[in-house]
Amino acid sequence: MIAALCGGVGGAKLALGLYRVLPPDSLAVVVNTADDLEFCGLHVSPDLDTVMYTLADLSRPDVGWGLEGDTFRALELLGRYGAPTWFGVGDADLATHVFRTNALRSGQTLSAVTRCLSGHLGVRATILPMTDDPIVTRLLAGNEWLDFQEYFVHRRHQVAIDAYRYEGIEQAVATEEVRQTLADAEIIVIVNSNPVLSVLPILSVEGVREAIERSPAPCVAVSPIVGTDAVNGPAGDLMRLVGRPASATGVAGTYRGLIHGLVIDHQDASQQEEIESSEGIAVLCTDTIMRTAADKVRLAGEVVAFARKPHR
Ligand code: FO1
Repeated sequence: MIAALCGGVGGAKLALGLYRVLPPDSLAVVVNTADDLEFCGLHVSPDLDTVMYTLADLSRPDVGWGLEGDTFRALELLGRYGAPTWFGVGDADLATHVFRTNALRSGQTLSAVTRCLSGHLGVRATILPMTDDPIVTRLLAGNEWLDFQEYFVHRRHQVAIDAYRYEGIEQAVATEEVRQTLADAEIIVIVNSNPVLSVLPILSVEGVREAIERSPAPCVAVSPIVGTDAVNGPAGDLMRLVGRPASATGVAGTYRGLIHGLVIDHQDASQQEEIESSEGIAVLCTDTIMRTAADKVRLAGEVVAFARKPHR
């Protein structure tokens, strides 16, 4: 079993690559849930759904979230009723949120309903929410604390952020499935998701970091930062919140003590020596930008082969 820690759109691309190169039952994806939100009374888990739709081959190819071919008539009507429409939930996508919300209200856990949804969509990888407890990433813009989706979607991550917190993190614990998966994994991959918004929330849940540290498995990360910025989204800018430069070297420092190897882009080859010597980890330098399906499969194959090399 290979375990991957993953956020939304960017990370789901590599998760799909891993799903394609591995036997289908041997991938478990531990997914960030700190960007979950309530939309018109419904529980939406954007990263879980993005990973699930991507692995089920159902996701919108243009943006990477939502369902291909979905329409937005319900959202239009909600707008006529005066409801906010900035979060673009599609008509078919609504079914997932209705089903999930009902199941949660009837007492099921998020893990159980995720297993049910992904099973019905034919996904053979195991998709695991990082916790069944509620956590919300909040970001400080000026003197206002914004919920994650307010910052990311409504404000299009265009406002300056001075601080962040994962609300609920003190009470949250990793599920038994997450702990067991990390303990049993042959390889642990931290995919190229945003370190501050997607990966650190997972690592901050009680039980996750400890399980990785205790695991005898090699742990490798893929840098989402190429040059001085993220391939997509605000990851580069947010690195200053954890006191790290927006660079592959900054990513290596962020995951210090956890990873044995880091995959960086060719464009950052000049940082390889510094990362290897100062962080004491192995570096694989390759093309990390995934534009096509073939790119995802190639990178995933390289990541797995790199992780299997002895690093300690
Ligand atoms: N991202 C957007 O940029 N705009 C949207 O309107 C939007 C709607 C949406 C609906 C359902 C869903 O599962 C995801 C959605 N996303 C949207 C993506 C998403 O919120 C972010 O990409 C992630 O939360 C960041 O990981």
